[in-house]
Amino acid sequence: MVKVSVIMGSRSDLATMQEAMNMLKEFGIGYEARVVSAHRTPHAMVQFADEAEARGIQVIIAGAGGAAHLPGMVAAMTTIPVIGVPVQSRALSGLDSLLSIVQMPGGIPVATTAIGTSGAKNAGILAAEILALQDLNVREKLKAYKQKQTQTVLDDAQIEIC
Ligand code: RP5
Repeated sequence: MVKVSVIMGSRSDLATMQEAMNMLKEFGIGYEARVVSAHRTPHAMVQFADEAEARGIQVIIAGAGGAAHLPGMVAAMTTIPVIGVPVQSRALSGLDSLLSIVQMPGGIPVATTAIGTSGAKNAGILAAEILALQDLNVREKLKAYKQKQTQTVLDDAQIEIC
């Protein structure tokens, strides 16, 4: 069952947004991924946002770069939590994307992650954490993931003894 929708402004965002999908896969969460552009396919974006709730989508991860209006526009049209991922742009290294997504006016929240692949990865984990509030199976997988991550760092902590 598809619970998370991963949308992106362009197919050129896919390499970044793949990181979010990888995390959703790791936690066994059903997702869909599609290109929805605020600027190039505005009517498709409105249709997507209008239909998402009825389709059972519980979290939307929206990645975009440059003048990145997609996450905010979708958040304006739905009460489903929207996680915005600023894709690293060529011209301004993603600072444009970050500021476009994070500086939402009061009343229309977008949970904004870091720029680029780390942000996309964290968006996948954050979506899992939201779903884990109601899903014990996902919660257990998240706990195991974090424990393993901690253990890996502890096991590799020693750098040098002189
Ligand atoms: C945005 O414009 C997309 O999210 C993408 O990051 C950026 C550039 O798109 P392309 O010109 O590569 O299609 O809408």
